[in-house]
Amino acid sequence: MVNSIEQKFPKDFLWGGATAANQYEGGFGQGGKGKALVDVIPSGNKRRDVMRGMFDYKELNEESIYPAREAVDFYNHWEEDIDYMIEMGFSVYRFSISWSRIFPTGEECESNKEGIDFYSKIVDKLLANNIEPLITICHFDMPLQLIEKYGSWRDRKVIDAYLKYCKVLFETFKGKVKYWITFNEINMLLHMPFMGAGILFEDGEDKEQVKYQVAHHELIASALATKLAKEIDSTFQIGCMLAAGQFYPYSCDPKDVFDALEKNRETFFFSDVQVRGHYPEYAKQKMKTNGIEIKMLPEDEMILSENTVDFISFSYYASRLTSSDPSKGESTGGNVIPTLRNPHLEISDWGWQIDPLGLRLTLNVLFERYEKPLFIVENGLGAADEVKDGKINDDYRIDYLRKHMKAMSDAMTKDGVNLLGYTSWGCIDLVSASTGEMAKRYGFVYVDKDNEGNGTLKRLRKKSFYWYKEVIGTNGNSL
Ligand code: BGP
Repeated sequence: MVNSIEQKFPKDFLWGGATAANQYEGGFGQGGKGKALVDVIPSGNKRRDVMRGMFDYKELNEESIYPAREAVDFYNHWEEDIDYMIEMGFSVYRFSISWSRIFPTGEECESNKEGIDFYSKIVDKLLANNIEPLITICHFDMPLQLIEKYGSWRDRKVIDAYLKYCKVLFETFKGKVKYWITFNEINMLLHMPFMGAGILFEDGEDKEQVKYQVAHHELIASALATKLAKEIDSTFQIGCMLAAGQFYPYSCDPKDVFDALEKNRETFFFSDVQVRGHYPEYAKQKMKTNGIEIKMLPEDEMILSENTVDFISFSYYASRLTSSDPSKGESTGGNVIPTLRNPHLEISDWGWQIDPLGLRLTLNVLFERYEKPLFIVENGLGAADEVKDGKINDDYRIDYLRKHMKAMSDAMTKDGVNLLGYTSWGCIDLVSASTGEMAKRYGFVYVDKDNEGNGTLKRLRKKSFYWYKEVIGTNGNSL
């Protein structure tokens, strides 16, 4: 809780940044790594269809560019990059582990020692510098073989493979890592089924049926991972993770208000199960109406109810807008999760709406709904930075972050929300998930690499680097 009336943030608030192996690490084929889901997602005009599971990656031509394979090569720059985090004063760093670095095909008897060693060195360096590691177990990533052999999460065998992988991580980092996230943006599987969960649709298949069956398997996997985690180290804190951001109604027409309620439920369905431990009534009814039947085992209900999460983490970039009338409004926002353009808000160069008060709203809605600690594990502005005389003056990013941080502070000090920490997305520039490009940057540290893959990979501090350092150094009081 806030320790004095003037403090904008609690004294143990965790400040840091976030990355994910699939967009940051590279090191394709190095250190015994197996081929992963993201290694077959190309840049260019087929990207969207592949991410959505609407185009079979095996039909891509030889010349396709796969941005994840090199990314910005954290695999070979990890010491230098963590030094930047130390210099900014991070007290938490969120990163993901690449499953196929630990189990190259997902099904080996033994884990890959080189993979374990790589992440152990990272964790040790973080701990030596008082940085709390926050690990995402699965961030848009899985061994490709599990997709090819089992059709990904359609098959319960993938739950077993995931638990075997979790067991290795929990045993390796017992007593060292406290915070874990089972799946990044679990609700994203509804919008980007292949990128989110490795689902490639077959012709004529009922997509909703497949998506919700896959969702069930991930929810069971998450609950069983939570159980396993507690058995291995009872101090582990396990979190769910949502792509959050409230849908607003387009107008005060009750039909629009109801439409917004239903759109928000598509996100909360996942956290409702993970936090409350059972399928909400609205979801059961909707599935019945739409003819969706989830295959469950008799023990599933108990697995969900006995293994709920400790905290709720989420990404927040923007709020969303929806209307019950398809002829209303214009769409915007890159369309990963479709939204209408809100005339009250500014937009980024990529059409994402900028809404700091929407972050305060999201914090309040989640805290009211669950009364559990929250963690903002992604937030930031994707922008095209320009290097001029060796400098990057990213005032637009500072402005975005400052407003969002003030909104966080308000949610804590004025509304009583329990927020554990904040990790800004892509703290070192990395590949954008939606575009596969480098041009859309989020970092405090610039990386010299362009969309075509050219560049020295040299790192350069931006103006926001020094600004964030001061924010952290004053525990947010400089805001
Ligand atoms: C989230 C993902 C991240 C990240 C971020 C920004 O959905 O969890 O992996 O990429 O969005 O999106 P983008 O890179 O498309 O700008």
